[in-house]
Amino acid sequence: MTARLVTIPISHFCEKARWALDRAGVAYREEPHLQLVHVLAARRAGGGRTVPVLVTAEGGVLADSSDILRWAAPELYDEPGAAALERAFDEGLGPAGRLWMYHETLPVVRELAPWALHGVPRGERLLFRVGGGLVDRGIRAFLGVDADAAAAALVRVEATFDDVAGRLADGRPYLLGERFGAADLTFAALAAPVLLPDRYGSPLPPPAVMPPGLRAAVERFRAHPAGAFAARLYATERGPAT
Ligand SMILES: N[C@@H](CCC(=O)N[C@@H](CS)C(=O)NCC(=O)O)C(=O)O
Repeated sequence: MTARLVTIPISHFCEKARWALDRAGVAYREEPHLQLVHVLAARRAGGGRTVPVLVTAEGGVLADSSDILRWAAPELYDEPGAAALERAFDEGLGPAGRLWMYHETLPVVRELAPWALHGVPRGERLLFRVGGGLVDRGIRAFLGVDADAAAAALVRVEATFDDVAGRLADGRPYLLGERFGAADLTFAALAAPVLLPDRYGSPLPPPAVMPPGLRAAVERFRAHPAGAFAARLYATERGPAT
């Protein structure tokens, strides 16, 4: 049996898992779902209410991106502090970038449907078309998206970028020294909402089709030393996009 990865295709936590599996050469089939419907798919696969969920070829279930990363590429945790820094990104940058991105894109989500719905089953695409307003309200309520929360989230993302740049300021090639590790992969994957990287494992809308506020922020984050670091990791460590 081929492994299955249950995802929301544009989700950056799902990109973290895809990156880990691609890097390790694990064969898997991605099962992309619409936001909110993903809860049913995650539960059906044996997980909780979040994606990614990996069902391995042997039938084991890993319901957290960190568990998937550690399973696929345990050597990425060799540097002391790797798991702690990964957790800090998972708990800070990940939710903050996502909240800000939804605040910026939900008003124009219909125009972004070709990317947001990439690969999701036909029935769910139809559901999005007829019940898009419900999905919008559902995501806002689910994640607590509003203007104040989005502004605070953006400050948090900026602080993370400054912290990453500070760690690299002594010239080290990676966050914890000389070797690429779990913290590097996690930072680059979870920074995607503000960088829109080219080699992301699911197609992302180009900045040109994004609302002006988001476009300007992406340009600013790409020009930041931490943004350039993430771009280097995508170029040299991401491997084949699926
Ligand atoms: N700690 C989880 C977080 C994953 C996560 O937040 N996934 C999002 C998609 S980006 C999700 O399923 N959100 C729904 C929710 O939070 O209930 C992991 O690393 O896998």
